[in-house]
Formats: sequence, structure tokens, C-alpha cells
Amino acid sequence: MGCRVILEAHVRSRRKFLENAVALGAGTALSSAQGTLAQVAPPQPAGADVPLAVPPWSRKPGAPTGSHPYGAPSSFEKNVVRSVRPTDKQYISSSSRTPLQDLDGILTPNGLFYERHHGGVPDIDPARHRLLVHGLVAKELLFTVDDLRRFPSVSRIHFLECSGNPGYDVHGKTAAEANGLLSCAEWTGVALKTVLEEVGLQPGARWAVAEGADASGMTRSVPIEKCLEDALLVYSQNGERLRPEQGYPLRLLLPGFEGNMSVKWLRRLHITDTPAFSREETAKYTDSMPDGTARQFTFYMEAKSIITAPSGGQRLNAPGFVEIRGIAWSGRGKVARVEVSVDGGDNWHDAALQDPVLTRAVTRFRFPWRWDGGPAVIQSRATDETGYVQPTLEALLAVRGVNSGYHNNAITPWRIASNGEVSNARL
Ligand SMILES: Nc1nc2c(c(=O)[nH]1)N[C@H]1C(S)=C(S)[C@@H](COP(=O)(O)O)O[C@H]1N2
Ligand SMILES: [Mo]
Repeated sequence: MGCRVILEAHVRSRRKFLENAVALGAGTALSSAQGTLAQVAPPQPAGADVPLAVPPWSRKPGAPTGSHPYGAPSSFEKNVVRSVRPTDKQYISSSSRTPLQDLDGILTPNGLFYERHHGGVPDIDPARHRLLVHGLVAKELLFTVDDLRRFPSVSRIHFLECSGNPGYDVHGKTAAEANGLLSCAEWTGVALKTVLEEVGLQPGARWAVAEGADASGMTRSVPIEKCLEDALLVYSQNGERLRPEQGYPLRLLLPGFEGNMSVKWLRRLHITDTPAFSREETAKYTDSMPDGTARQFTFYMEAKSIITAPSGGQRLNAPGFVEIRGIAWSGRGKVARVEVSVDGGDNWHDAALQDPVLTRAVTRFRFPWRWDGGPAVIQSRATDETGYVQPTLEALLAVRGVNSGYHNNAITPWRIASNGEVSNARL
């Protein structure tokens, strides 16, 4: 009996919430949507199942404490994994994507953080790893990881995104395929500014050329202003030491800049007066424009968003209330606004932003919607604190042309079919 009372109260409060969702939506898509609340699939009425049956897992003790000294997700979540995208047969220079459609919150679990490696993942002994800072400095220094851990530490939440996310392959079937080279973590390390103060910059120091200890010897030039603004030398991610895939034992993190510049397995910072013009900032990671010129040093990742639920590969099982959920981010600062359209882009409605809204971090948004059971195209667009608005793919291509796939921050539209199946609206 007690169970029934609790369940009924739960159903009542859920109804109330749904009514509020509709009331709040007055004047928006909700009021124009058809159907009644009866269409919302209610929780199963309590009846035959009261008192609750005792399930098998309640009848004997569970696994011993410490069965997984590190910990692992439920066996029922085994499909929530990174999807690997080979660009070579050995998976040495390739990437894997975060399953955005399966995640909640703003932090990416470390085991699901996207990967992009140009020379595989090195297995580095932290005791033998060194960071050399040299060039236009007062004193050249060679740091161990422990030396760097002695400096005052900083923890901040920032996204990291590959500028090839998703390139101009805009036919990704899932949110992971459409935008999964994007993750967000709490990073801990020492401000690069602190270390540069320790070595002392000479006048004329304009760039820091960062070099990785992996077989690709990834090398990128970073403007000194960025080094002194918010760059971090990171040793921990979401509370634990960096994963090998993310640059263990030390990586550079340049919040809001294209992922490629956040050099992993960092071993050298050469302070110079000019950029190095390395392969990765000449042949690669420049944007070929329609007139034949190339944009170089397009560091910032512009505002972007994507609906992660409902998203491609998912299915709505009944008409009625659907909370549209997604993520937004901008390399320029905070997300100021996210709008959602449920009619193919004709009308746009403000989504609610979930606190905290942080600088150069993933922000969650949500929008209460009522699906009437008919075909629909849903999409989101982000505006950041500079006033920049995420473009449609058509608007982006009109300016950028089709010679280059870097920095595609276009809107991703999802189609919902009458049977509830969600797919990429560009397919
Ligand atoms: N040393 C080194 N640093 C690197 C890379 C690399 O291959 N080697 N890949 C870069 C690219 S292209 C991206 S997008 C990010 C990916 O970081 P993640 O694998 O931690 O997601 O690291 C960058 N830093
Ligand atoms: Mo990248």
C-alpha cells in the first residue's frame, strides 16, 4: 500500500512537471504542438507488482568489495565506448570519438575522452621524462614532472576539440560521428605563465614552440600572449593523472584553441621570436580558401552546439513530452545563448542553460518539447559571449568553400521520422 502511495505521488508530481513544461512553452513550439498530456507514456501503474517482486540480485550477496580495484562501468553499459576511426591500417595515426549521445553532464569520463594521435600512444616513464624550456629565456631549465608538481597548481574545466571535428564529412550517423572529436575535463597542472616567470622571458620572446615526445614529434608554435593568458602544463585530468592517450605524464593545454596545438607528451618549449612553420602549421591545420589562399594560425574554435538527445541512431518510443538535450561550447569564452528549432529551422526558441556556464568549457542546454508523432527536424545553434552565432553549413560553405575541412562548426540537424527513428537530416 505504501508503495502505491509513493508511486502515485511520483506520477502526480511528474504530471505536474509536464504541465509546467507545457505552460512554460506557451508561445513557443509547445503551444503549437498537437496532442494532449495523455500521450505521454506514463510509468506503469502499480498494481499486480505490489508488493515488489524480489529480483535475483537481491537474493544473494553481490560481488566482493574491491573486485575491480580501479573500477569499471556496469556490464550493462558495455556499448558505451569510443568509436575508433582508422586513417591508416595500423591505427597509428588515427582518432577515436567520444560517444556524446550516451553522456550526461559536462565532464567526459577519462576512458571516453576522444583521442587523436599522429604516431601512436607512447608508454612514458614519468621518472625519465623531462621538459626543456630554452631559447629566448634568462635561464634554460630542464624540469622533471615532480619539479613541475612543486609549482602552485591550478584546476580548471575546459573542452578540447580537434579542428577536424567533423571535417566536411557531415553525414555522421550519430552524435559521436557528427561531433565526437570533442571532450571536456577538469585539468590540473601549473600555469605556463608561472614556469615562464621562473625561466624569465627575454625581450623579443614572441612564440613558444611546443614539441611532443611521441614518434610523431608533434610541433606547434604558440603565441606568447596565449602562454601568459591561460595555458596550462597539465599532469592530471578529472582528478587522476593524465591517461597515456591524453599525454601522460605532461601535456600542454591551450583552452579554446584547436586541439592540435595542445601538444601531448610535452618535452620541449623553445622560446623564439618567430613561429617554427612546422608541418602541422603549414601543410596541415591551415584552411584552404576558395580563392586559393590559405588561412594560417586559425587558433580559436568558434561557437558550436549539438543536440545529443534525441540524436542519430536513437528512437523516440512514444509521442508526447521529450526533453531535447545537448551541449554547446566556444573557444572565445562563455556560451551566452543556445536556441533550438523543431521545425527545420523556421522558428527558434531559447533553450535553458545548465549551470555552471564556464569559459571555454562545455555547457549543457535543454529544451522541453512535445513530439506530436509526425516527422520533424530538430537542431540547435549557439551564440557566445562575443555575440558570434553558430552558422548553418550552407552559410559556412558560402564563405569557406570546400577546399578545407578544418573548423567546421556548422549546425547539425536531426530528422525524426513518424516511427520515432532519429537520423542525420543530411542523409
Ligand atoms: N605529441 C602529440 N600531441 C598531440 C597530437 C599528437 O599526435 N602528438 N595530436 C594533436 C591533436 S590533432 C589533437 S586534436 C589533440 C587530441 O588530444 P586527445 O587525444 O587528448 O583528445 O592532441 C594534439 N596533440
Ligand atoms: Mo586534431
